[in-house]
Amino acid sequence: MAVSERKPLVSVIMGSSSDWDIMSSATKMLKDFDIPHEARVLSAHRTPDVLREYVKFAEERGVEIFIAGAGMSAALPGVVASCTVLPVLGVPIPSGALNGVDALYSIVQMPPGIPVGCFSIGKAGATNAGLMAIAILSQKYPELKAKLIEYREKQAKKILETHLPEE
Ligand code: RP5
Repeated sequence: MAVSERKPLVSVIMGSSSDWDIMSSATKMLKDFDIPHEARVLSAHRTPDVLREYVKFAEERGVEIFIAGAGMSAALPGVVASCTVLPVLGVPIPSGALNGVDALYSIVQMPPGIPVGCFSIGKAGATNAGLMAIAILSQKYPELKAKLIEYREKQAKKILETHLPEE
């Protein structure tokens, strides 16, 4: 079965609807590669029971990777990782007084035993989390590896064809 015909393979979770502007960069990447995915707003501190239940049953529904984005103290990616052994990719959201530095430290400083992959703050991190999810999936679905190679080639071509304006 082609990847695009499968049930959601990637779940994108964010702590608040205010995170969507950033997290939509991750879903855009998944869309561009035709990866079935779903996006949910679920919070580690505001909806802890629903979050745990959702993560526990996601695997049974076919989800293979989680991308979790949160701002400020950003417990969400770690809590998601505590409920599953599937890979969890964390995106620090630039919100609050510290503009994402707090979320970066929170996500990257997971104590040993429950890993979370941590990406850069904001849209770049969300884009790369999407690409990393695709890279992980490409180990199982070879059609994705071919698409990733094509993506890299296009990216390189764009750089090499760049002309700077006259000084
Ligand atoms: C976190 O608190 C969310 O991930 C969001 O980045 C931040 C602020 O949330 P809102 O007050 O905008 O809902 O839980």
